[in-house]
Amino acid sequence: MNKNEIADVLNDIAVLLELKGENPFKTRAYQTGARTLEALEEDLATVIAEERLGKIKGFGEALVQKITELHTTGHLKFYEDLKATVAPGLIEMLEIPGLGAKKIKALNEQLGIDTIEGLTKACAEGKVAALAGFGEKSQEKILAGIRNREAYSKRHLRAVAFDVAEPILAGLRALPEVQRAEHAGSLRRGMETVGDLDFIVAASQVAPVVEWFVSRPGVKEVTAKGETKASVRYESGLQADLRIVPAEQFVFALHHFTGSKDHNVQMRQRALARGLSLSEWGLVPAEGEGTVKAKAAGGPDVSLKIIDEAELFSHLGLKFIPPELREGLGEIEAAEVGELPRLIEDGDLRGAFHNHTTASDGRNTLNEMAAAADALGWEYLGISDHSKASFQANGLNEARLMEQIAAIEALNASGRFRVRVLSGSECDILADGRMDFDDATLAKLDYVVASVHNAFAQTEDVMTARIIKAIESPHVSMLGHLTGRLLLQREAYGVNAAKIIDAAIANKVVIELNANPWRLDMDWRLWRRGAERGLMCAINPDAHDTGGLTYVHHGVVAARKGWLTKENVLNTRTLAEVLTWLGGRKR
Ligand code: DGT
Ligand code: CA
Ligand code: CA
Ligand code: ZN
Repeated sequence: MNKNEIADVLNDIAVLLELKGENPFKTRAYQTGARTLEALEEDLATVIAEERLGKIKGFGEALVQKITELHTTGHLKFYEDLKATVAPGLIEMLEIPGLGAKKIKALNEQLGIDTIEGLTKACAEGKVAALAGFGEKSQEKILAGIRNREAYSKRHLRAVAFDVAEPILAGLRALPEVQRAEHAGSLRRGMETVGDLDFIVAASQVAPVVEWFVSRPGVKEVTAKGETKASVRYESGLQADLRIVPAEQFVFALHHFTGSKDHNVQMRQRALARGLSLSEWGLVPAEGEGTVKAKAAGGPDVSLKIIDEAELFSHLGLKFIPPELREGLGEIEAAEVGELPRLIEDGDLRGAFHNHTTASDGRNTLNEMAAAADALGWEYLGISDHSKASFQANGLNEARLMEQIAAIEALNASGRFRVRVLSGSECDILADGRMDFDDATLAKLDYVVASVHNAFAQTEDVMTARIIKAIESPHVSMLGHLTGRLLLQREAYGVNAAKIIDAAIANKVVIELNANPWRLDMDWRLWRRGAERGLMCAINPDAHDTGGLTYVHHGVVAARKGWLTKENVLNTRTLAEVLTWLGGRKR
């Protein structure tokens, strides 16, 4: 296990100990241990080999043993045993927003609750409100949290679904019977969450492909198994549909099952207007209801021979429409007149802003982040750790910020990396709209990301005015995660996006497309109109470790759904252009 994985286990142990009501000092020792490990500059393997772990402040004897065991074996008996002593229902309850280990323990001790069902019942009976430290409001919030959790569990984060889908697609393509295979549906369209996976396969034989698909490791249940299709449910709850078609139908099936439904309806209408009938089986002269199906079921093959989607679109007088744009939101009209945008691609990015280090709540040091950006071939890496009001994230005060600026200057001067590190801050927008640092402090930075991290319950009007005040602040260069949403976990706070976009354009402030797959905030649905009116985007990974830098890919997918070109995105520009843009904005 690497140091970040070990730190995760230590944090888990702390939560489990808290659920069990163990001594708070013990809990804190594990949390401190996790933080110390994350901040460790040296190579962990070396430190362990040289038996120097115990010399580091924050690691007692017990921690040294556990870290060593995790590092060398990838397992820890103490952790496994501890997990076995805590009811799984209690751990599940941690997924309910607003419920921490302390409250769960109180519910368990005082009301004997150890499942989510039990908790729902106790809330309905008003027993939770009656507990000290809870009250009516908190009972309502718990109930709402449970309902959200159920609704959310029906969909899955795109990044998670993609990781499941990729090896299946590769496996399908490697089967000898398979001629072509693609994923379709919302995953192919780049939606931020997906309901289920859809695979389309052209194969010479059906049965062996179906057998392979239903017997993958991780398949918990086979929900359908037929002549041309199969459906399964994986252990995570994610489901997948497989459809197998003859090679000549592949393109039509792929287009149909990529969707969206709205796009399909408009495409079918367009075909009909040209005397053609478009379906998942083919494109044929429209002769009335049922024709295509009858032909597909054994009649002569009269469908036009079409080998790829570009040809399908061109038969209907359209330029190729990238899957991300197929939402029935005007893409067909644009494709007709040749006005589809040239969408941004991964390779267009030259760097990113909004990244964290161990100075605040990141898990890798400045040097490690710079090395990782270098390895990605980036020209620049913006470091924007939290500011002091975000004390829960170990935000920097003025003195620590000045130290960081000096460290970044020294690193750049050292020539150790090719990447140029930029000094920024993710500066809190305080509840009244003032910035957490004064102007003189902010003026020392290359750029400033302004973000809301507290007082989420403000009314929409108050929140909107608060953010606009920050946008008008002279040193703010970009707005971080506009709505604070966490997909499938936490609703957005109320904010008037149209007004914020107007203010950002007027003040030449960038709005970020936070590329963390749980955020993807600002939402793709708002970018097209914004960019048309002159809004500038930055695709920001909000990386909290070196691996997080590659989140930019998810941001690019969302940007493509938002019709953005590389001209709309600041971090496609060269370092010199970026510095000019950031420096010249408000003067
Ligand atoms: P999801 O799975 O909820 O994230 O969304 P999709 O878009 O993947 O939907 P899914 O899996 O139900 O179906 C895949 C595609 O198949 C969908 O995008 C369009 C097409 N499709 C499914 N049902 C219908 C339908 O009733 N009418 C039309 N025109 N197309 C459909
Ligand atoms: Ca789907
Ligand atoms: Ca489906
Ligand atoms: Zn933030």
